[in-house]
Amino acid sequence: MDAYRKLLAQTDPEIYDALVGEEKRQAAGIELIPSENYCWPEVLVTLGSVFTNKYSEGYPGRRYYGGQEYTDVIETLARDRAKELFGAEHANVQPLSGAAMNAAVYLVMLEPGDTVLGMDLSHGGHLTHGAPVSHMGKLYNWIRYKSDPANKGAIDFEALRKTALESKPKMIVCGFSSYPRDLDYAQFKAIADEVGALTMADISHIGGLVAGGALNNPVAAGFDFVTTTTHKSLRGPRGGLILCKEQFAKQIDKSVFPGLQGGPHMNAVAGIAITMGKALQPEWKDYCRGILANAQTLAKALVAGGADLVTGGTDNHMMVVDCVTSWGFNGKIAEEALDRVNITCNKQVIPDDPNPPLRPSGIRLGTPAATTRGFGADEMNKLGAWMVEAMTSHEDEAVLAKVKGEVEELCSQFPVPGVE
Ligand code: DSN
Repeated sequence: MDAYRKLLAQTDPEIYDALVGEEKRQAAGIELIPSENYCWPEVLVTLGSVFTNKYSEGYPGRRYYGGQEYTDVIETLARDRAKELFGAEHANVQPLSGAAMNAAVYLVMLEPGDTVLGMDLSHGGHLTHGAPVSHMGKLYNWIRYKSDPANKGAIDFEALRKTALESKPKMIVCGFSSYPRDLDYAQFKAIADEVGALTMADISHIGGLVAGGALNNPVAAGFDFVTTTTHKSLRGPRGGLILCKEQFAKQIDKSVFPGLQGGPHMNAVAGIAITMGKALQPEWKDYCRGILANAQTLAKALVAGGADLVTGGTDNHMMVVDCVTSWGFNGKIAEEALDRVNITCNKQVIPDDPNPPLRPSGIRLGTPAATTRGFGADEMNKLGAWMVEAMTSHEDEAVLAKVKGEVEELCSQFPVPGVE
């Protein structure tokens, strides 16, 4: 690989310099975006491998191109390991990423105009769960349900049941990209069964934690479809995974290819196989416990500094801080202050946010990447204190410079996987 890096430096120095710059940025800063992580170094090998050269339309044993003896091996391993990991009957590992993965389920199981229940975007649902700006939001009749932030983010299942009885949805979707609690999948399933609806859980953020037994598993609750991206808590390549009951296997496979996509990215499929294998190891459970423990420690440290956490805390890997209520400035100001001290997070709307998405009330934080890097309670306590200091002194250059130096010093002791 070194020889190829040298070649890149000679042939395209602009790209090489950007690559080195990104490596340095990742090494010198703390990553708190809850959907990001450090991919396994072994996966980086497959992503940059000759598997990227191969067209493999179709599925193992039934392809439309020759030369598939090795791609069949990796895709079969990826599917088998994914099924074992989550206890699923069928797995499709070809979705190119999260939005395509969810679209592949909707497009084959629903007709345009069908009614679907999904979590409201500002309460933590994803764009593909019916947000009006997404194509999926326009194609189906979404009814958006909410959580109760004042009651630890609880879903009001009585209200949801009433909505379902009235609207007779074809599908009930649950899952989230900004919700700091676990979900009671059995309650969703019971309501869906009562009204004859299909069930889908998008566990993209928490796929790794579900696999590690740290959070509830919707497959075990009998969900028809469970989707997850593979690059967040799972530490894999960018990609998507659809798990479903055997009765839907043919429809899902046809929906992904040829319905929605062309050739799968076999370099990513090889990475997914590695990722599933890693998560089947006993150490994976320890890693998941570490992510949750770090989230608890960081949450406490932030609260000690005056942070108001949406829903009052966290049960998973993430937390949403209401910066306006906490300190009187918005999430954009907080994100920029943290960027300046090499702590990366994202500004985030809070439930029913009165502020717009580019200047929302909150920020969203998560602990998978820091845990991968080896951070424990000591580092999380320091981090929480630095964050409060940087945000509340966001106009004080001297404070920002001091905190940035402390962050860089800590980071120098924790190498980033995959960066030499
Ligand atoms: N962009 C991902 C996230 O940050 O949650 C979801 O699409």
